[in-house]
Amino acid sequence: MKVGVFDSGVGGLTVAKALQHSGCFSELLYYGDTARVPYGNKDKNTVTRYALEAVEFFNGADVDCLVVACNTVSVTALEAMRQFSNKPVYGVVEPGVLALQQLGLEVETSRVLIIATRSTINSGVYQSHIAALGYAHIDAIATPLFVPIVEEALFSGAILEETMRHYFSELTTPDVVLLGCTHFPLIADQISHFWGGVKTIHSGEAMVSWLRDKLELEAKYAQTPIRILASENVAAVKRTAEHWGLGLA
Ligand code: DGN
Repeated sequence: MKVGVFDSGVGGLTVAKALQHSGCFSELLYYGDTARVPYGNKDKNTVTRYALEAVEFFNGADVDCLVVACNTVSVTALEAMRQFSNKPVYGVVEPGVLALQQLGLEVETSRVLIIATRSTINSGVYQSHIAALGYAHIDAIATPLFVPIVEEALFSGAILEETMRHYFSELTTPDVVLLGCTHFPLIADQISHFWGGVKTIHSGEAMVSWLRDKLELEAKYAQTPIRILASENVAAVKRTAEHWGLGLA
């Protein structure tokens, strides 16, 4: 199975890495819309227009399915993408919510914290899916500063610590943190540590286990070659991919 992966920029590389490491895919084609990133503060019409342009690109590409490795696009444009795509399109919300459900936490007493871009939080999509599971305690906060922090590779240290304090100090300790932005797995350990070792849910890992079940995939590829394309500065995306541990050979 050849998989296409779309993101507004580099964040989706965390999902690509999980897909690559799963061994379930023969090839991976990544496209990041780096010329127009970030999508996280753009309106629905704009994000949908950009997402449909990506669909047009993937419609002509030799892949069997398309993974939307961006929460912002998944909550905004998934249905429109499905309408125009000539292959199945999978967003990260459903897998993330299922991963939460599979933790089997007591929904009446457990507290879920959702962190994401402003548009993902404002869409209310995660909140409504999680409330539908019966969770009574849901906090949802936009944490957009984590995006440039990750892009600057500040995966630990004073700036990240101060930003976590800025966002989290007033909150009650959660039982699980849903990382509703594909940049955030790179700082998952620090976020978990901030809350004394709390569980985190990662869009990429959630997507792998969801696709494995849904498509009955087996881990049979020792290597998944990755081709990276971008609307601007593909060399920089490739450098980030290498820095984040994807095998590009
Ligand atoms: N990584 C994207 C997401 O999962 O929502 C957000 C990046 C952005 O466009 N700001």
